[in-house]
Amino acid sequence: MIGPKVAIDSFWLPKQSSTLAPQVDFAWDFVLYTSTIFFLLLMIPTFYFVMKYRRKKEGEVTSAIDHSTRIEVVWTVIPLFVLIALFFVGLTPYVNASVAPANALEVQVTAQKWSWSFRYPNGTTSPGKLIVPKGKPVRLVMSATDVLHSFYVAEFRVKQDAIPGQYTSLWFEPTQTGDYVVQCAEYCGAPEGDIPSDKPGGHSDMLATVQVVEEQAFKDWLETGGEDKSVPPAERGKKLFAQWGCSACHSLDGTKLAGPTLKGAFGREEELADGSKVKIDENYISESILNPNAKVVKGFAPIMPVFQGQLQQPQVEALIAFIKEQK
Ligand SMILES: [Cu+2]
Repeated sequence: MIGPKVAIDSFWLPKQSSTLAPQVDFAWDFVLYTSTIFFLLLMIPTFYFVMKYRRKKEGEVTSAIDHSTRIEVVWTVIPLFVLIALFFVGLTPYVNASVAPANALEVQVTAQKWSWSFRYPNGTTSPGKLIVPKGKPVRLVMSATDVLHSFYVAEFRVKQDAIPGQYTSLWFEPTQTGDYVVQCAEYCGAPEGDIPSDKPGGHSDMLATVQVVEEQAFKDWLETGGEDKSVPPAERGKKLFAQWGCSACHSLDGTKLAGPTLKGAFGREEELADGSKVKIDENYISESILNPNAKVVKGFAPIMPVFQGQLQQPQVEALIAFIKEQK
């Protein structure tokens, strides 16, 4: 591997927070300093010669100049080796950035106007916040639902387009815990109409957070489906209800939508499509979230999506607590 092994914060680049950052910065510095040196090597003598050999009086004739093989070989061979070095200095981080380690944690990323959402292998979905363990490789498999977006985290030195109808990927291994800003680096449009200044929206507001935590904290978080245990279950349920779009079909005020209202649902007795009766308790709600078509209430179509594998037990419990409160 070319480049320094120890992460040193650069003078003008953002903090280095991934294993790739030192390699990218080394390439950056190498190109910058090589260019600067050659610029000065060319420009200083040029100015000198321009002054020294300028035409000093009318009718002055240029002396006959022949070529110098020695100088020509020197100024050809040295830049040749510099260019070969530049190629490898660029190739190394490029290859390392392109190939994710086989043991990388895979997270599905969906970009849309104007938000990011992250889905983990166990089904946990985290809108707007990518939580990852420190010191472990993470591979993002990305797609977009509408237009081109680009996932960019400056401290990790990674950037990759998210494209509708196609999967792209990038990987990184965070080296420090902390919060990092994900920016959309591909102009993806502005909202129409008047934009309130406190809620700008649009491309410039398409931000997310990468939170790098210790491995154990990550495991705990993932196992509970990303639940914050310090928040009361009913409150978490309310958030999940909004987040998962349940309100599109289940009203809280008694209005009949595509699904039964949740107003006063808990403890109610419902007639099912086959004529049998069921009491709405914890078991019925749990089953109706995870496998909704098992017992469909009479008068409703079996159209609810299955949430088995998407919601974890603590999340189902939070939703039950929330539904209990809808009196
Ligand atoms: Cu975008």
